[in-house]
Amino acid sequence: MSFTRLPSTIRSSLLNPARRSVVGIRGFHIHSKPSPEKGLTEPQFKYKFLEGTPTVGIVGCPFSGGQGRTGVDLAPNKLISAGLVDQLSSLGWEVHYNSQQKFLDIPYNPIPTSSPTAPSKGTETVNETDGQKEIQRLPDDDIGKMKKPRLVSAVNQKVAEEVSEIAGKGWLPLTLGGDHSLAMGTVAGTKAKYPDACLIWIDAHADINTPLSTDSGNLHGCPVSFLLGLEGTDVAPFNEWLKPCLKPSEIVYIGLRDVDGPEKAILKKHGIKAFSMHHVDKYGIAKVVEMALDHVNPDRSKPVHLSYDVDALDPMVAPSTGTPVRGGLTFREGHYITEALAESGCLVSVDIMEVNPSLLDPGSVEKTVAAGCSLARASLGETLL
Ligand SMILES: [Mn+2]
Repeated sequence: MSFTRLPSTIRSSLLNPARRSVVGIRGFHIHSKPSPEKGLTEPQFKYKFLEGTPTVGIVGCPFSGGQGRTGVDLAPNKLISAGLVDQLSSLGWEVHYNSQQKFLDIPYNPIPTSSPTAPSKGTETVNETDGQKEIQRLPDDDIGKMKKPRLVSAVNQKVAEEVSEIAGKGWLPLTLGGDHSLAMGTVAGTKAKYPDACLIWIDAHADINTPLSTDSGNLHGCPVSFLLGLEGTDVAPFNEWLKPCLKPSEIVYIGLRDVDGPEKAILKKHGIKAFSMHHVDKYGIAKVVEMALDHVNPDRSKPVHLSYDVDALDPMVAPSTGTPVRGGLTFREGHYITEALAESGCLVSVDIMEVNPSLLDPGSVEKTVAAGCSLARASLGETLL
C-alpha cells in the first residue's frame, strides 16, 4: 500500500513524531497516549480486569468474506479516519493501533475493496504495488453450504491470535470489523485470556445458525454456533484451531428482531437467554441490561466481552449496514447498553461490527460511522456529563 493512499489521519499520525512508531508502511503502528491537553488522563471508570496503565489495542480487520456484500471491509479505515484513536486517548486510554496488512496477506483473500491494488479473484498471482511480496490467491469453494470457509477460518484464526495477544498484555482489544463472522476470532481470543468471560451480543440477528441450518451459507450468520460447538461446527478447517469455548449459559442477547426458525429452535433447545426488541419495549433498556448482566454475570465478578453489531440500532440511526431490520434500538438505547457496561467495570473486549461505508448516501454513511465511533467511546467510559 503506498503511503499517499493511507487515510489522511493515519498519514498525519505517521508524520507526527510524538506518536508514531513506524515499522515500514506495510507494518505501521500508531501509539497515542493520554495527556491533560487532550482530555482525561485516565478513564472515568475502573476496568477491573485490565492490568497496568489502561490501554486499548485496536484490531482493524478489513473483512467482508462472511457475507455477500463488499464494502464492510472499508469500515476499520473509516472509523480510524474519523479520529477514533485520538478520541479514545482523550478519554484517558493509551491506544495502540497496528496496520491491517496481516489480514490482507491471506492466500484465500480476494483483494478487498479497501485496497488500492486491482481487484482479483481465483488463482491468479497478484503483484503487490509495493513490490514486497507476491501472494498466491487460492480458490475457496463452498464446503457443504458454507461460503468462503477457508478464508473465514484463516482470517478468524489471525484475529483470535491478535485479540488474545492484546488481552494477554492486560489491555482491552477493540476489534473493528468487518462482518460479524469475525466474532469467532474475537471471542476465542478473549476466552484464551479469560476462560470465564461471558458474552453480551447486541444484534438484530442471533447469528447462531449452524453450517447445517444456514440457508444462505453466509458465515456471519453462524459465529455463535461455532463458539458453542453446536452440531455441524466440528468441521475442517475451523476445527483445526477453533475449539468450543462458550457455554450456552455464558451468552446473552439484546436487540433481536429477525431470528430464523432454526435459530429460534436452537435458542430454545439450549436455553439461551435473549432479550428481543419486545423485551426492550416491555421493560425499558436499563432493566434489560440489568437482567442480561444478572443472567450471565450475577455478581459482576466475571469479565465481559461485548460484541456489538451496529444493525442492532434502528436503520434510522445506523442505516449503512448489510442487513438492516426496522424496529431497532434508538440512538440512546444503543448507547445506554455500552455506558452501563462501562460503568460495570467488567468489560475486557469490545467488537464494533458490520458498519458498511459503501452502502447508501454519504449522509447515511457519516451517521453510521459516527455511531460506530460513539459506541466505542461509550464502551470505553465516555459519559454525557
Ligand atoms: Mn451480527
